[in-house]
Amino acid sequence: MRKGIIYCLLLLASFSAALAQNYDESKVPLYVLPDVLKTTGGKVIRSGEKWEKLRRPEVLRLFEDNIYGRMPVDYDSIRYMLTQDDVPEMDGKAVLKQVTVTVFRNKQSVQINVVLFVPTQPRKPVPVFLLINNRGKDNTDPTRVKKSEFWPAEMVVDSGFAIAAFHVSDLAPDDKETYMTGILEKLYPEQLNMDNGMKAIGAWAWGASRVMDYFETDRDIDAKKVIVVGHSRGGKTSLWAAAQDQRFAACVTNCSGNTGAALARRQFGERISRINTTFPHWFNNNYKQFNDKESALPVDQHMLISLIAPRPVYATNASKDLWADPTGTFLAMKAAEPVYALYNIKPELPKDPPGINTPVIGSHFGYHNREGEHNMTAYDWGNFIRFAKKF
Ligand code: GTR
Repeated sequence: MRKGIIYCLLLLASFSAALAQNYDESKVPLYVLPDVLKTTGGKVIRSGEKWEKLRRPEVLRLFEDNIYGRMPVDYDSIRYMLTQDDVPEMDGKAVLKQVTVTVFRNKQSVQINVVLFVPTQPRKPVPVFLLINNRGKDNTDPTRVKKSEFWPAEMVVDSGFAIAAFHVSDLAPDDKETYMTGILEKLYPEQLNMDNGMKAIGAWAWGASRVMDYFETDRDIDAKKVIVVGHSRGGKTSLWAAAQDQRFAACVTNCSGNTGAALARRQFGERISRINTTFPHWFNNNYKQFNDKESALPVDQHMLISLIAPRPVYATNASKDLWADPTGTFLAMKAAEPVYALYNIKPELPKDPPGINTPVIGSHFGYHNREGEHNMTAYDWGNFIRFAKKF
């Protein structure tokens, strides 16, 4: 009986230790980041050319195999249907387009619904912000009855940019029981049997690339200036989308935290074990091997940002969102600077994280830590626009 109680207490103690998250900077363990510039064969990379030829493909594969899953590139055909075209909106300042992107493979298909506002003012084609929407669909209301800071279409249009969005549920439901019912079962069932097969976040990123396919056909849009944007789980996705699809001109990752822009090895706030337990349907099976073993990962998140080089990246955090580790995000960007340096891009970020509400906006890196909660607000968007105008 006593033995039983002791056993239960021990079990409880180890369970709560696993759940306990560290928010104390002094308790961040000493860690060594994998060298982004050294190939697995030990070769040191010294030029952008060698990075792209030797190391970049290797790092991309490491992320596919250990975290986000393989990104399928083949499909049989793709069709774009404009269900609404050139509908004047916003007192004539913009036109609304709604597009259904249908992708076919092995006689099956999926549909991605895109909402797009194009400003009427600047000469076309215009650059566009594409939001990977992981929140309610009403945040991107095409009728503009509901206006949301999460996707402030009027503000973006007034600044001369187009704004677009699609919803993640068109690709994979954000649910551990049903995530496979979208593109995974329909188009890529083989991925479900692979330990390095993609799951929901891979599927959402795949969707962003299919919307990119559409932009390449739309004469209103400058497809060389597509900025992919995501918040939180959507921000993990925008990074992954930009990392593997080099057609995206820039990436905005808002409060993306663990397995987004924050360094895993700091073990600050959310950890890999926690994210894999709560959201087993986001990352591939192999990633589960790194629960409580951050230092065994062959990558860390600075290498994900490096995959986007030399393209611009803006990462944000919120002061009360310690769960997403604002400092870890800043440090990941700093640790990606050596890859940008291969393209002669000088460090634009200060040595230490800037204060709250003090955006640092360079031509390649943008970072801020907004006062407040985990969210994406007009403040954040205002800075994304400033950043986009800069580059
Ligand atoms: C949290 C999760 C975070 C983040 C967030 C969100 O519960 O732990 O990694 O993705 O959800 O997407 O809002």
